[in-house]
Amino acid sequence: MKIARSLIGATLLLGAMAGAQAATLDVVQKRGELRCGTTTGFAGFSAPDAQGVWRGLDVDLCRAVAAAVFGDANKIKIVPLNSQQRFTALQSGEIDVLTRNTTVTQQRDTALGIIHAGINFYDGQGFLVPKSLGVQSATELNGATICLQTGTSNENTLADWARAHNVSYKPVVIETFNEVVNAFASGRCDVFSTDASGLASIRISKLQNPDDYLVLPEIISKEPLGPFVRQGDDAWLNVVHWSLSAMIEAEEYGITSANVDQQLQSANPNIRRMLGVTPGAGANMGLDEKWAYNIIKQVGNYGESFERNVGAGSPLKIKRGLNAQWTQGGLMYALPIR
Ligand SMILES: N[C@@H](CCC(=O)N[C@@H](CS)C(=O)NCC(=O)O)C(=O)O
Repeated sequence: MKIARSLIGATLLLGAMAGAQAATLDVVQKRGELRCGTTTGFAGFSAPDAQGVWRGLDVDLCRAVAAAVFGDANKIKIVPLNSQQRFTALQSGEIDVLTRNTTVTQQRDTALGIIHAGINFYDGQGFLVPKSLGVQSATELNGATICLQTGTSNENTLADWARAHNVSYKPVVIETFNEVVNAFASGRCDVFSTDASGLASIRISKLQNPDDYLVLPEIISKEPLGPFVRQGDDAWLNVVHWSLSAMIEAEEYGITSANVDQQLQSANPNIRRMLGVTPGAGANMGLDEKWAYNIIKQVGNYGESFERNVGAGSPLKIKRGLNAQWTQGGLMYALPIR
């Protein structure tokens, strides 16, 4: 009886703790600042610029959530995390949201107490090699030394692919990003394997002569990258998910940071709902009705963010590809705000 009672007590306590940790929106609003976990510095996605201001596609998502919650995209604190540290930082409450090139997998969504809140970049794992290696295809990598970062999905994906293709290789697995990049640049390994976006970023921003390197044509996996929040906090999951959705849907409707004020006059009911002219969507999430207007005005739509950070307007020059709108043959399909 005693045991049963203490078990019930423990369950209630756990429940109360979960409840206490659950209201991230309240915590963030009271604190007056949103804490986002990013990389330690990975150009195009999350890295400080020459002035020390964090920029990138993932930083824009963090800014978008702050714009939705506070009406001010600058009320953020960036918490740089390496691949290994990221999930613990989210689980422990050190960050409110993980906005960091993180692949959504079944294991991560179910076994770590966290859950994804959308996809902001469809990617796949690839290989970067120095041209001097004389290799044109990943199938020629037999016997190669391959650099990888600890705590990434890239380790297992590569092992599975190599087994299936009878390629034997020597993994060199290193914990921090700069060290793994340096190991590759100094020739300690023949190949760098990670998400293709990461390879494009490393080639342009970390290697002295980008033209001496080549990304091989094989993409060996699906790496859908997206933000994560803690499980059990559906209201917060909604805020993050719909902030990203608003950026994507704004692009679909042609609403940009430059024209959002004119769009307030639009007769399109979808646009009127999104921008809060017709109220409801904001109140449903405990946010101001201008939540999406503030995102678009201060951060821009998904296409604007893509182009300036990783696309044509950036050194990375990544093509929209899978990240184009569904209306343009891509996979970006925002769920409707209505
Ligand atoms: N998408 C993969 C890989 C993501 C990842 O962590 N990639 C490394 C190599 S590009 C990275 O971003 N490192 C930056 C850092 O640790 O600061 C995953 O979720 O495991």
